[in-house]
Amino acid sequence: MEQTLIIFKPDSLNRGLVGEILHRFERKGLKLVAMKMIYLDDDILGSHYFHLKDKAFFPVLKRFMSSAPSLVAVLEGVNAVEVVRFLVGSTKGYEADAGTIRGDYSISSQCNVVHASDSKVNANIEIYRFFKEDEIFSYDKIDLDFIYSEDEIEK
Ligand code: IDP
Ligand code: MG
Repeated sequence: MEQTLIIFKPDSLNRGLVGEILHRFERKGLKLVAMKMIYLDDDILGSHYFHLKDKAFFPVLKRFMSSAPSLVAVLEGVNAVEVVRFLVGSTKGYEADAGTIRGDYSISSQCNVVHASDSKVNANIEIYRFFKEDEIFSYDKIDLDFIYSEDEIEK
């Protein structure tokens, strides 16, 4: 089944929002298959945010992202990449729709509580940037038959 990478950014840890936000993903029916706490260093941020390296805000973004630990996690589900981006909402907290995670918990361009992979190709790159193969778990989630219809599921 499709997998995607999320990061609980340093603002969500400092603001005590991790549990609430994780709960939203769980309630949606997404399956948590990997999670760990890490400090994102300059090297990993340079790769993860390579597409932003020429932006004026890049140094500030790197300082923010390394100011406290982050939690990185892998979520699994049918169309997980698109579903998670939809739940997370658009980049800037003050523009994100109410009801989305960023819309409900953030008001900043930068401190927008979570990262989510934006395509299947990037999800695959990002998952293996942060996790080794044996850190991603495969297990039977007992409610799966009620989260999806039998023809949606490919076990
Ligand atoms: P995304 O996180 O919605 O995929 P990206 O454009 O990939 O958005 O930007 C990555 C991160 O960089 C954002 O989540 C946010 O933390 C930060 N960022 C993006 N645009 C700005 C900006 O205009 N000012 C400050 N920080 C920004
Ligand atoms: Mg992005």
